[in-house]
Amino acid sequence: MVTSPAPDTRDAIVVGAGFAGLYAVHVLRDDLGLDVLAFDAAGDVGGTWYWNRYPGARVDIESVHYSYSFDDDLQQEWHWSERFCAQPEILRYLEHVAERFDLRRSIRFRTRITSLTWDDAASLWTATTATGEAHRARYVISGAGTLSVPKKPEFPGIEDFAGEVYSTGHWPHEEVSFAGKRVGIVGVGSSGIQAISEIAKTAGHLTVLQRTPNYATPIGNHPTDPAQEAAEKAGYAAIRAASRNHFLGVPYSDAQPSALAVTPEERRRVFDDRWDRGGFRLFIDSFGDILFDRAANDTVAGYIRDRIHERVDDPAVADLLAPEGYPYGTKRPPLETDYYEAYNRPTVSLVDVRANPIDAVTPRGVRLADGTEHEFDILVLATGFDACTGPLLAMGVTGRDGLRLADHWADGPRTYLGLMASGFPNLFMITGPQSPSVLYNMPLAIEDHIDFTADALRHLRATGRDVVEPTAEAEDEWVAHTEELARATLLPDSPTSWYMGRNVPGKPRRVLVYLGGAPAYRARCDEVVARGYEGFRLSAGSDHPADDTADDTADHTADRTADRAVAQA
Ligand code: N01
Repeated sequence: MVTSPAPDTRDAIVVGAGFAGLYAVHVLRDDLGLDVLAFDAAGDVGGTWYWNRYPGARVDIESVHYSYSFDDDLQQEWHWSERFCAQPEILRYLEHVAERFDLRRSIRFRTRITSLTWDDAASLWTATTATGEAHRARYVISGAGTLSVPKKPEFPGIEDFAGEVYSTGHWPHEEVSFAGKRVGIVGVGSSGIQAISEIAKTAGHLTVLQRTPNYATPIGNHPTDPAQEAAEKAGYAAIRAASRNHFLGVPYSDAQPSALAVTPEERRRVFDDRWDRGGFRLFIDSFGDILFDRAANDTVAGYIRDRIHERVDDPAVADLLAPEGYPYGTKRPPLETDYYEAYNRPTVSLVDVRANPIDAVTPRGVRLADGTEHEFDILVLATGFDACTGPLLAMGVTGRDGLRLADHWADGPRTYLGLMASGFPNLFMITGPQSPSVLYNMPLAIEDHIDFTADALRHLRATGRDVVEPTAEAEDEWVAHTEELARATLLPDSPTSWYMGRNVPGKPRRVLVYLGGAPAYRARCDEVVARGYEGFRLSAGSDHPADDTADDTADHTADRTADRAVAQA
């Protein structure tokens, strides 16, 4: 590693103290021995799980899988109380990880990075905080997240609302009481659906303002079964390996090839079985062509509509709740507990704001286009996020030769491997746009990206270099590849999906995720490394890019594999 040229200059800055930031600090500081400082705008660790403390917030990949795999003692000792744990328990887990690995001493909380600027002459990044402090570092590892910048409210007049306004993505620490209150909620994505199921239990009256109905299916949560937990812990290494070899990063293995290749009776049997088993089994573990073939998708979409009608007493309400006109899975499928039953309560009503859109927020409530006004004491916004690109763009990144990330991405994200962008040396975007990220089990996706980053830094050090950047050609090819993969799926058929950037007005309509699945992605990353960081330019300081030699590449890959084997043994 090149010696730091100034006292305030560190080897690495980490942005964020969620799953990604915590693991990045641990690996860079404790494994690589780097001088690392992390920043987070929050008051403590947790990232997503710090901010999204709305009622009902819960993970929807089984906790035993949605957790770090890098330390076997940790995964053996930690006990999850439920199959799918709620936000407070996941936050406690991350607090425990911070404590266990002594991570907080390397993190500055309540500190937001507002600009990141590359100095080409010094080959350093300068990070400026909201309070004007500057910090310099050779490397920046962004763990800023994918769903961490809430979408701006689109409703004129919201600042004049006389009641309380809450956003699910930025929920207060104090308890919010809904008892006896008239509550309005906008949005029926994963956040809205979880919040509605919970708020409906206590609100005086809850009005759901729904634009696009969603295909929500049962999560199937239950307290942890001790025998199952013991079996999982005994087999954790195999479970993690199977997870890493699955599209979604979970050890499911029951998918049949095609919903169209079986009889209607067999199809129904499979759908019933996956529905009852919960989690993402219906989506990802029933038939392999659901996300690719419209006719196959129609079979499961029709099945879900039927199940919604079975659960909702009023057929007119069920009609409004049952999605039509776009394929299942092209908007991120929410998982629920008693969501549809909430509409059977006399204290819950559903308003269609697609036919009659929200016109404005008034001091008393929400006015619709036809002039109807709904009065509320509390308004909850579950309106989603500026996904994947938003958190990176919010940091005001300027790369080589004054190139702004906002300009580089004016027509949509441009990355290589969803991890780095050409013109932005030494900036690693953990679970960045055009990587599997949100389509993969996040903690594993994060570990894979940070391990790749750490290996790249080891390789730089071993070869006397300190700057890495993708070539423009490699980036072009990756962008074309991710778009080609998306075209082979039904995702472009969804009119409002955030996967395609369609939820934010004015955002480029481009696929934000890599749709080849986590195993294909990891194989490509391994190939890139084995070929001497193919597609990357590696250089020393501001020297001209040097050709890479793959001399020690294989050793580092072997080291990482050995490390993981030890952790999982
Ligand atoms: O956001 P969303 P989210 N007028 O974008 C509506 C993860 N997550 O926060 O579809 C009226 O999905 C919008 O309507 P429409 C997960 O990856 C995970 O719920 O645009 N309505 C939609 O109904 C998830 O996918 C968990 O027509 C407006 C809703 O707001 C991601 O976070 C839990 C509107 C937004 O839904 C985002 O989920 C929670 C307007 N102007 C979240 N603007 C887990 O379980 C927006 N809407 C782990």
